[in-house]
Amino acid sequence: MSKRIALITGATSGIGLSTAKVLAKNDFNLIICGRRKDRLQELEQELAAFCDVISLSFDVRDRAGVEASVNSLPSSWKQIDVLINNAGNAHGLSPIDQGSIDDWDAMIDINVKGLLYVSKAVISGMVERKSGHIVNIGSIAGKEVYPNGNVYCASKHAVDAINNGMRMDLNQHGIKVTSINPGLVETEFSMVRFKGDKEKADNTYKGMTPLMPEDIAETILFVVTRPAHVNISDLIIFPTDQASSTIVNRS
Ligand code: NDP
Ligand code: 8X3
Repeated sequence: MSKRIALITGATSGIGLSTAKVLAKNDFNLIICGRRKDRLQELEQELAAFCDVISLSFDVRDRAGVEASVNSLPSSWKQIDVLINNAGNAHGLSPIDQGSIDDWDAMIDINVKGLLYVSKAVISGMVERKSGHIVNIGSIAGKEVYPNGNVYCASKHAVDAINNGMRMDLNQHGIKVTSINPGLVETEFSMVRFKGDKEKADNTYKGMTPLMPEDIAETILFVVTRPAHVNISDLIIFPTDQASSTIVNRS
């Protein structure tokens, strides 16, 4: 049987990077996406030992760029079986009255609108073929709101709603839709959230053992390799040291 094709957004770092490495070794050919071309090239070379791989560099905020990039795929790559909507970040952690409007724009534009642009470009082919699987990376921030998380939480609540809406609307076309909602995962996420302030980023995981990106990647592999009649619709994954957004057992 030929390998399935997965498109992963945000494959240059963290959860997306780890997912690319895991899927490459488990019978997937990959379309890896992100803005940082150097990282995409490096990863493409590394993964070529395990699978066919192609990279697409685009900013998910660029609606025309997303569409043009997906349309530019060679015909043998256009049949995307699995879409992993992973690209996203938090920008800032401030009370709502002190928040930066630029940060708010970034989170809504990337986490919500970007996810929609990529989905729109890929879903039509899945509908035509009456098959496919969309995995949306949400967050515990899409299930709970925590102090100072305001707009990031709103963006991930939107992902949660979009995930449920997609599953309802695409059910008639035989397309699976899954949401994976992690708690604290140690990636570049906190460096982005705190704009390169390493001390603040490190404090996020201080005195506790966070999830590693591989933990989420292995879960994604499990989800996308279930039998045809099984769809895992919605998962929350915490580190053992975490019970909710705000309850974390730190030593
Ligand atoms: P990282 O910062 O390590 O990775 C983020 C990825 O998103 C990068 O590959 C980055 O690529 C890509 N990305 C960001 N902005 C854009 C953009 N405008 N256009 C295209 N790609 C973009 O963070 P994580 O791996 O932790 O985050 C992945 C997902 O997991 C996000 O959706 C995040 O919200 C979610 N998540 C993370 C948790 C955590 O604790 N780490 C917990 C719960 C959910 P590039 O910069 O090259 O474009
Ligand atoms: C990332 C996890 O708790 O920082 O989505 O929002 S959290």
